[in-house]
Amino acid sequence: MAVMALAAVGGRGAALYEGFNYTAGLSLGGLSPQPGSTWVLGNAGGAGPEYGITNLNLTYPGLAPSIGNALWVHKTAKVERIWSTDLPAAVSSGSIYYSLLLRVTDLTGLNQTSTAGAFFCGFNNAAPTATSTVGFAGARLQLLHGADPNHYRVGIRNDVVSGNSANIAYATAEFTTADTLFLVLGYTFNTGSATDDVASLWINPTPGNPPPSPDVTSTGADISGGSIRSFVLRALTGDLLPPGIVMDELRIGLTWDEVTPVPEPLSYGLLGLGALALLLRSRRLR
Ligand SMILES: [Ca+2]
Ligand SMILES: [Ca+2]
Repeated sequence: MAVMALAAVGGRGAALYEGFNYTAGLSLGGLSPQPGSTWVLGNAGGAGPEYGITNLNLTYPGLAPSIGNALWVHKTAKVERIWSTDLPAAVSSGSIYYSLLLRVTDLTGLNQTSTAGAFFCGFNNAAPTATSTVGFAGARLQLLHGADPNHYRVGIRNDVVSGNSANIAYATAEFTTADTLFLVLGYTFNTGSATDDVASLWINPTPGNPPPSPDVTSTGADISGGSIRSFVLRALTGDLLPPGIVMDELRIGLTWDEVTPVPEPLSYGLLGLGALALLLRSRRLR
């Protein structure tokens, strides 16, 4: 128990850390991963069930230990937003990142001809309390069919309304339902124009290392309104998304390091209770 608690503390290095440490079967709306952060259900008139907690805790080698369960992304008309009081209320300069673990658990029926695919999460220009549908999403995570029905690809798109396929960039790598991906997505503001901000996607970077070159980038239309104010999930009925998507271990931060944490040394290996007692005592004495 003590080791688990330390691991959870390590995960909180990001301004927002969501390990989906909730009971399986719960709906996401109203749940809070940490003080100052709560998922807000929007677009409640949608037809399907809300996003729900599933007991498939995703893990990735070298990343800080995962906690709790994971999120089942229903392919239905629901919107959920979240933000953290540890982040600026509006980010409009520099860079901001999110990372997550992704496993597509079911590719049945995924459209095999679209070149656009669809997205289910990204940064949003609306307040975290908004319940509106999603018009704009920066550094959105896109999914597309692969070369055959057993494969898919991941990509990224800067802002722009969702009704066209401009600026979508897919990586060439193909994945199956057996793969758990560690994805880092970044949005960098540039001041030269309203079309020069850059969204970047890294696929399976090594936790603890500095950022390598991104696998793909997208530019051409800055986030509408010039600022990011929330993180959003959305999946519309009729979207070209696979029927099974599980995401986990969501982190949001203003630095690369915040969203790519390695295990704390004390959560690794065999930690004697005596050493643990000494550690806790020394922390109390600070
Ligand atoms: Ca988890
Ligand atoms: Ca710009």
